[in-house]
Amino acid sequence: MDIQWYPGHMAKAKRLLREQLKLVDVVLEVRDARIPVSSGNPDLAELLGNKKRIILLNKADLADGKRSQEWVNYFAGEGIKAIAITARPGDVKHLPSLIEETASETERRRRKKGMAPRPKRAMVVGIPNVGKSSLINSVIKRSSAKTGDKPGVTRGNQWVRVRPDLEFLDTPGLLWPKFSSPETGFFLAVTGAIRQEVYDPVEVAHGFVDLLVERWPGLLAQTYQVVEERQPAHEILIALGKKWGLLRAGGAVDEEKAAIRLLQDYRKGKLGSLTLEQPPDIE
Ligand SMILES: Nc1nc2c(ncn2[C@@H]2O[C@H](COP(=O)(O)OP(=O)(O)O)[C@@H](O)[C@H]2O)c(=O)[nH]1
Ligand SMILES: [Mg+2]
Repeated sequence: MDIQWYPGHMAKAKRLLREQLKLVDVVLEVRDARIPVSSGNPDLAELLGNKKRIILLNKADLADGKRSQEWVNYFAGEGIKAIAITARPGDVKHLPSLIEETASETERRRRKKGMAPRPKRAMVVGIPNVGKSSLINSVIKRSSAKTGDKPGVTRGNQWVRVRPDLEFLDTPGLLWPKFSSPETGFFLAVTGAIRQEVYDPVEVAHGFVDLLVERWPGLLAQTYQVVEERQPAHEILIALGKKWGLLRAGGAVDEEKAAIRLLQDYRKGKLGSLTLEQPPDIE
């Protein structure tokens, strides 16, 4: 399965991101906790230079909690601070203090140079659909109003004061997916990170059924009573389509509709909390 998709204006996005990054002390890189590698973009590290980064493994509510902890440990081993999080106001409480802690080094440097203290600034970046806007909104909901345009800031950027000493850029920085492995496109399609027009849902659902049967044997059969797992993915989808009454005119099962429904069920958590990517073994 070869899914390759790049948003238009990628060069423009990169230029804009570079400008935005100059404005902040800390970068919150949002990834999907179910696919912590495929939802990242390795180019970011280079763009960041030595700017501080925290990886937010978002949608933790949809991921396997034990795996999320393994990922946090994995990133710690790489020297990167990561936390598992869900973009709900009640679940982002600890984020501001974590940012302040992370930014305190920048603060010390400024003070050493005799520069006046100023609020620390953070921005959210990530590929489409990982929950950047939801996270920003959740943090803002818990805090106060916008502080307005700042001189020297890319036009349109607003800062939101989250605490007296912390400001957030209210527009997330857009990263583009990087298809560094053959699975990346597949994982991004399954989790809903890429638009449906760029992949064939039936092909993706076949791959997903095969993955489920291999890694979570019995789950499909248990979730959808009609499924006999020891048959080709195509047959399984047809059985599901029949169960759901997804028929074409004439009575044949609409496999594409069944494929879309199965993928939607996964994205809503109806199949449980399944993390698709496992951290490499730490030696
Ligand atoms: N279950 C769950 N869904 C989330 C979470 N964060 C975002 N979403 C959903 O993911 C989709 C994309 O979120 P959005 O904030 O628009 O992503 P953005 O494109 O990165 O700004 C929306 O349907 C959100 O409701 C989360 O932590 N858990
Ligand atoms: Mg958004």
